[in-house]
Amino acid sequence: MSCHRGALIVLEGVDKAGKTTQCKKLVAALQHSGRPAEVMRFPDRTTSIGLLINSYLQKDRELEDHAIHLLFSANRWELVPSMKKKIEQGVTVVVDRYAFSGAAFTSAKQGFCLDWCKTPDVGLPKPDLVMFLKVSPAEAALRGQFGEERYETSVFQKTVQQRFEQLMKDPSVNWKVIDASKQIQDVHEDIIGHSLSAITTAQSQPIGEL
Ligand code: DGP
Repeated sequence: MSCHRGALIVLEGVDKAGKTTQCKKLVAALQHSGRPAEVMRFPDRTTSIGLLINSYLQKDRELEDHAIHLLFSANRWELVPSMKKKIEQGVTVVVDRYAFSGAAFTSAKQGFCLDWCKTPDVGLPKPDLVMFLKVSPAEAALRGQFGEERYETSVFQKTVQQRFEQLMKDPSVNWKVIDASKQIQDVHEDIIGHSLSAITTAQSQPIGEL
């Protein structure tokens, strides 16, 4: 077992930015270079809270906006023990969406302020690095139609993007903006570069809190 902790690395972005592809490629590259790494994703639809979230996203169930916000956060909290355990064992955890999606998506709804939206996630393990995969709305449109799930409209996604821009002004979070309109392999190389330096820095620092 490694004597250093792993890093917590998050990929964020609007839908169609390529987060899932890039998370998988990052984990594979880290493992290939002998660095233990695992992927996690939020929402994790496999838990009982996750099943509720899934039925909400698929529009099989209606839930009050504050209530679903708290459920998304609870879904992150319920996985904190396993996430921390992995990191302490030296595994770098690469996360497909995290608390920033939570704040960006709910605050894009009418009547929600960003500060209220951030509150339930205060105290979650703080990522050592958050990469925002940035694509223009035009580029996202070229990547195909949105699906049928809730939130998958270009008007809503545009507001989400603006909320992310506000969140990225927080200097207490190590944000890096990645130009995700490039070729998959070029985006991957940018991501690997940032990740390797975050892994090195994390080794000498305790896990922080949001
Ligand atoms: P994905 O499985 O990555 O496609 O994400 C599912 C959808 O849920 C996506 O449109 C983003 C949204 N989402 C992710 N996390 C949260 C959250 O914490 N709160 C809200 N309101 N939406 C979220």
